[in-house]
Amino acid sequence: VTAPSGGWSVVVDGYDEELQRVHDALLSLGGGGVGTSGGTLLARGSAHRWLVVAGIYDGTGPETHLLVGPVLTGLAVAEADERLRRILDLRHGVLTEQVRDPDGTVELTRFVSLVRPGTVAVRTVPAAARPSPPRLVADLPAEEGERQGVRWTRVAGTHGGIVAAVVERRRDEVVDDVVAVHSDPAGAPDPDEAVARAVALDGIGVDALLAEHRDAWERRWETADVRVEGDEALQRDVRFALFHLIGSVPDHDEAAVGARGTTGTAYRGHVFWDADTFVLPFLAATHPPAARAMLEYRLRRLGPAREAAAAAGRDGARFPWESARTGRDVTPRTARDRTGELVPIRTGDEEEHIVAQVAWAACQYADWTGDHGFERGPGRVLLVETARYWASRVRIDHDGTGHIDGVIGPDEYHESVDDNAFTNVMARWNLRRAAEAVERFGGDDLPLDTRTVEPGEPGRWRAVADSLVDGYDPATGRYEQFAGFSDLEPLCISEVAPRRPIAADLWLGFDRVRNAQVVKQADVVMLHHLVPEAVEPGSLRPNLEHYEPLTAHGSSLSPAIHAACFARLGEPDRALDALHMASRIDLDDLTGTTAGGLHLATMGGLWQALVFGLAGMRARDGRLTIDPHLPTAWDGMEVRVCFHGSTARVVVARERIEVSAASPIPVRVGDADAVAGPTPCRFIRSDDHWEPAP
Ligand code: IFM
Repeated sequence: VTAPSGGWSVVVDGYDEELQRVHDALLSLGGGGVGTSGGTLLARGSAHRWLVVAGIYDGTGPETHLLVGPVLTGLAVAEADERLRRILDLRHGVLTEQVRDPDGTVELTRFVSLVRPGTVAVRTVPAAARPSPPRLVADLPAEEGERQGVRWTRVAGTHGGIVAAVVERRRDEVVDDVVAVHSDPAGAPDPDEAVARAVALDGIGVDALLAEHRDAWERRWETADVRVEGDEALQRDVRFALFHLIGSVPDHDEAAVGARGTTGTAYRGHVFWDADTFVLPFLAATHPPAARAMLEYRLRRLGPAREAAAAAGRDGARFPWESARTGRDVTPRTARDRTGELVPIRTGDEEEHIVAQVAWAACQYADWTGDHGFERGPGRVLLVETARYWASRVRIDHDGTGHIDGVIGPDEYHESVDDNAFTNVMARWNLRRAAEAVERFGGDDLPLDTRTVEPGEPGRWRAVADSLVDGYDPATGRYEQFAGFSDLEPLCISEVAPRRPIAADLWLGFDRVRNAQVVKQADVVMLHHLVPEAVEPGSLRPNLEHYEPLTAHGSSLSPAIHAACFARLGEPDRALDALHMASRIDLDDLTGTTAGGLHLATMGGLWQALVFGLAGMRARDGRLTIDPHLPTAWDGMEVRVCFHGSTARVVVARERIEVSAASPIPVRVGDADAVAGPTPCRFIRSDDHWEPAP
């Protein structure tokens, strides 16, 4: 994988049998909820191309998995290795494939429309390379048919179905194929709809479809780009990540964002906290309709979440650790370890912090957008129902202290632990934030069949929040990760393993890791990242210094969070190793799992490391706050966001910050306030603080 200068493209030359699936994931294209692999269109026996639609699943229970839909057949050009070049244009969302043939070059241009959901187009030049008539092929047994001279292919799973119809247009040396993809989460979709859309798309023509698609990508970058001055390689890697985040999340209806988005089928396309915690903030701050669609996915599954809480004898809503179609938990119950032995998976039962993550995501959306309708309505419901869950989940001891027993925190190496600091502090934050929402907007008129909040409830939530223990030790300034963590075998993973993502449980053995102070991923540190206002002032440093060397980064979610925290600590140079690690997780296949799709949470984490960490930007109390920490090697950064309905551009240099916005927005840097609008506001650094500049 190479990167021409400019930071806007990724190039893969040749065809590497071993890396083929990794490359196909890296080059995948997504838009409007449809994703398709970047696999070569050359006729190759071993090539596997696929198409998935966010939220369209097959199977039931833990076996629920993304349904793989039909794709256009390959070219009438056989194997070619060194003659093949694929170029992914990140700025415009277009994949170009060039094949040098003795008879000349064949060039294919394809895209998944960002404008018209369910539209895939392929242009082939010269026409002779494309077999006629066009065919759609599927992995699964498929039905095929023809209507109005348009061919369609449909795959139907136990519940969802995908149908694709293709119209081909040949003129001179150019062949254009437009594929309309139509899906139904509940049943077999009607081919007539796909056929009618394919005909309409053909009427528009690939030139016009491509032009509007390129414009749409340009517009998305206007509110999403992050420029890094002084690290060209990182610049390209960042855009690569943002490209896939943009492509993987639809912005209409509801968005089920699986762990790999629409870039692959690993984790069966299940929705984890990855979506709410890592992906959503990027969208809340750059393209709110997509973040709102992600929240809609949770809101439409409030019923099953309430049932899950009730089944466990609790109140409110208990969102599932792994979610798919129904909103009931689909976490696998067992898996085979390396020796082939069946081992239980407890995350579905115990990784309860997901409940607070959904509430946190709702607040991120509200904070970035200022969407009061959401805050008063469905956002308040999410806060109330999650707070009710925690209020009924916390065990109050005879001494009045509150405890949450038997959980798994983000560090999944330690199961069934009591009083995980992360879970307890997130629950506390959730309870207090819900109480604030009810105090502000009242407790009645709640939509979504939500029981009115009784007068005593917010007070009780606050009391439970106040009672919760959190393992904080004022003498050390540290949180104990869970009750008894510090009694485990001291084992500094950074001294015995290389500083790259390590599956310490496989490396050292499950039993050793379970009984040692080895942390899979940011846990106490994650708390400092997500709710800095809810941890003890000044506790970031002691906790980061203590836990970072114990962390194996056994989850790809981890490095970016460490980078963000080092930046916030005012040590941006120490953030760089973790930042680079996060940026290369997929491009270098650092975890060996990229073939199954790209790690969307890592990509969202990378954005957070840059924007929340290095640029120090947050949406807080109706203002955009900025507290930058630039690495020594960088000259500056530029961040584009959308804040309270206004697009904003933040330019950060070492001694100067400039903010401009389409419509006025309040900005705070340090203690200095200003309003940014079409006329930019500026701040300059003076000694150790920032001042508004004329
Ligand atoms: O959600 C993550 C989890 O934190 C670590 N294991 C993989 C999951 C999916 O990415």
